[in-house]
Amino acid sequence: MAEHKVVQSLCRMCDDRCAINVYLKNNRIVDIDGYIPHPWNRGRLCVKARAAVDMVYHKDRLLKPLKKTAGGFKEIPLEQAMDEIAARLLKIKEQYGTRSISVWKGEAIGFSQQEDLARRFVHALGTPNYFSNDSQCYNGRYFGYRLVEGSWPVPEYENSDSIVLWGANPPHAHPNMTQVIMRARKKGARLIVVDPRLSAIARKAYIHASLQPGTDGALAWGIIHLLIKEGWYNRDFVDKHTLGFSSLADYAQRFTPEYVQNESGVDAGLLLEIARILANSAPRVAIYMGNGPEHHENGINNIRAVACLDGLLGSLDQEGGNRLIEVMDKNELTLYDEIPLHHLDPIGADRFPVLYNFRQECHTMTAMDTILSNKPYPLRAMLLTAANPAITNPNSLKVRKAFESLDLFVVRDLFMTETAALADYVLPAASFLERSEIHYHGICQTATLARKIISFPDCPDEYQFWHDLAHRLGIGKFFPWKNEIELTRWILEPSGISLKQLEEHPEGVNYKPIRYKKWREKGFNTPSGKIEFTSQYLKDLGYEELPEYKPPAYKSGPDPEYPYVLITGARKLLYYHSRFRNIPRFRTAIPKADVEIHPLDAEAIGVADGETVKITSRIGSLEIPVKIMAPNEILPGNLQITHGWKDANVNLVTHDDRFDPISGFPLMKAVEVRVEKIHGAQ
Ligand SMILES: Nc1nc2c(c(=O)[nH]1)N[C@H]1C(S)=C(S)[C@@H](COP(=O)(O)OP(=O)(O)OC[C@H]3O[C@@H](n4cnc5c(=O)[nH]c(N)nc54)[C@H](O)[C@@H]3O)O[C@H]1N2
Ligand SMILES: Nc1nc2c(c(=O)[nH]1)N[C@H]1C(S)=C(S)[C@@H](COP(=O)(O)OP(=O)(O)OC[C@H]3O[C@@H](n4cnc5c(=O)[nH]c(N)nc54)[C@H](O)[C@@H]3O)O[C@H]1N2
Ligand code: SF4
Ligand SMILES: [Mo]
Repeated sequence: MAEHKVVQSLCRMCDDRCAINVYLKNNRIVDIDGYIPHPWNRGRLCVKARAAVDMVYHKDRLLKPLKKTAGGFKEIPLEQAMDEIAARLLKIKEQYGTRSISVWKGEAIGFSQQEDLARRFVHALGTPNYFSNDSQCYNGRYFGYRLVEGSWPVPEYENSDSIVLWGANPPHAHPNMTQVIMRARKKGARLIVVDPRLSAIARKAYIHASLQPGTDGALAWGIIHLLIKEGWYNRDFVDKHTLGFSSLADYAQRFTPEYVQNESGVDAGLLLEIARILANSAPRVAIYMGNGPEHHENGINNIRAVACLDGLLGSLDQEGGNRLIEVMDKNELTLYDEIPLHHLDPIGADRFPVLYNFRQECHTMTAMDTILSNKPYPLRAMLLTAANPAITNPNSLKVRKAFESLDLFVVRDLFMTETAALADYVLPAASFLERSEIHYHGICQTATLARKIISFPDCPDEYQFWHDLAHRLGIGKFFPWKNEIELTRWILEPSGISLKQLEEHPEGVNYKPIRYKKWREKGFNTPSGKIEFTSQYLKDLGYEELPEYKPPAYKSGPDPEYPYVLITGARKLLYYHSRFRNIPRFRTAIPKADVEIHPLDAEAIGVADGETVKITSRIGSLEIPVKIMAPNEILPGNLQITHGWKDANVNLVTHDDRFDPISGFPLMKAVEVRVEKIHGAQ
């Protein structure tokens, strides 16, 4: 008789991490649905959750280690692969020094336990060269907010009177967050969306501020200007808890509504209305910043300017405002204090010191140049897990060239990706349904256990992989736990929560009660303990102390050679970066890449819907069919291409040579390009 079972866990098909029931028949997953008692998603799931079943049992899933030989990839036993990799790493270490070895973790294994394992490994080995997708994700927003407020708060939409989604599109990118926002909207919260495009969430907005890409700072300063000029800011809060107000007020003077309208394209009257709504709703104003403002040359200062609004409105750590979450007390896997490595010249730390100082993390784009030039020192080996940078990092051609020239390149993935194809060894990885780890939902301050539900013999989980490699390299003492369950027990020790408790409570265990206005006791986590409108820390590093606004380069006048402004990476619900194009029903729904274009531009170029154009930037070019949008969906002169497509890879044209100077984030959302019709193409 068939054996049926249901196990609760968390979905990790995206970073929303919704609670799920996983149904098994004879130890094979047959279905997934939502687990209602978890407060985060209350049983709701998006269409991707069930596709996890298709993903784990996919016919193309890698289940055996592969070694590259003159005749192509050959299957080899796992033990042999691990022995050979360890031997080659030891040889490279002897020849070039430990720092010639690097690790890269991608988005697919997430951000806490698995990331920290990779970080632990590099420190245990003694190389500072830890890379990740966060050279172009999250860090930009985190830095912007951390510099002003001490950390990146979470918006408490549920209790807000007004909600600002700034360069974010949750219906595609964070489906479950959308549910929470829609509940608040039903209760009367005013929704303001700041986005050049009429995105799915902008359609639901009370106000859609359609600004020109990269002009976010002008708009934020315009709001600051009005809040101060009209006396709409929280004077008492500003006096007691902020630093640099008079400099802020001085600098804000030039951002009159007329200037802002001219600079950003947002109507002066609309700007006034936004400022008034925010002032009237304060302190119940929740502002969420997405990926949109990060990928610009003035990205971090623009984000800092938005963060300053929390200080003026006094909405930080207030009910219905932006809450500073408290983390669970736990044992830390990272070895930052035990084994400091700054003196070994982490790649990119000289150019982007904040990246290394705040995150002990190196710069992926500088890494490509380092690999190709051996300067400032050789970077010869890379262990990469859960990423596909040959598609997702800017200037893909250079990325490919760099990976191909490594002495040893090891990739752990579920599939043979464009990146894996460049590797010397491809190791099959365990998916999120094949590993166990703790996840935290900051908004509810809960810890939830994701469980190992199935396993494949040659697909070790992340812990097992780092453990087995560490023991072969003589650093086994840093990975003493027998398996990830023992590791999880150790992580939990200081928390007062046991593994058993987590197992018995798939709805999550609240690790700390939710409290507001914590700054009353301990101030903010900034050098001054206050909200910093001006940053001495940045000034000491040679940056501007105020979040000054610098217009994006394309604003200095149309470049006749590259007259269009290309936005990249607007998310589509069904695809996750380069993932899920191999799920047949998703591929039927969205079969191919396209470039979104305004009808007037299509007319000027002479292309009809579906015809192919060539898009060229200073970095490279690609060919892609056009999708003509409605006139209100995209600004004239702007284009949009979603990343992640192998055949029309937008990162062939994005910049790995132009950065935000604080974070090192690449220019990917205001790329100057030209567009040409390909004659004879269909
Ligand atoms: N389905 C799906 N979900 C995902 C992902 C995915 O690939 N697919 N990726 C995940 C990851 S890792 C991340 S980081 C998040 C990103 O989450 P979001 O940032 O919410 O996702 P995007 O769709 O990129 O939304 C960014 C919006 O910013 C707008 N934008 C572009 N340039 C600018 C600008 O200069 N200023 C402003 N204000 N807006 C601008 C774009 O038009 C777009 O609508 O999504 C996560 N969720
Ligand atoms: N032009 C442009 N480029 C962008 C962006 C943009 O907006 N514009 N956004 C950027 C952002 S915000 C991000 S976060 C990056 C993401 O970039 P990446 O980190 O490269 O993310 P993915 O392309 O999703 O690659 C994840 C890989 O991990 C594999 N995988 C899935 N599950 C697992 C697992 O459990 N274990 C392991 N080991 N592997 C697994 C998948 O098969 C896939 O090949 O892309 C960035 N690239
Ligand atoms: S939003 Fe969808 S893909 Fe993301 S965790 Fe929830 S169900 Fe999974
Ligand atoms: Mo991201």
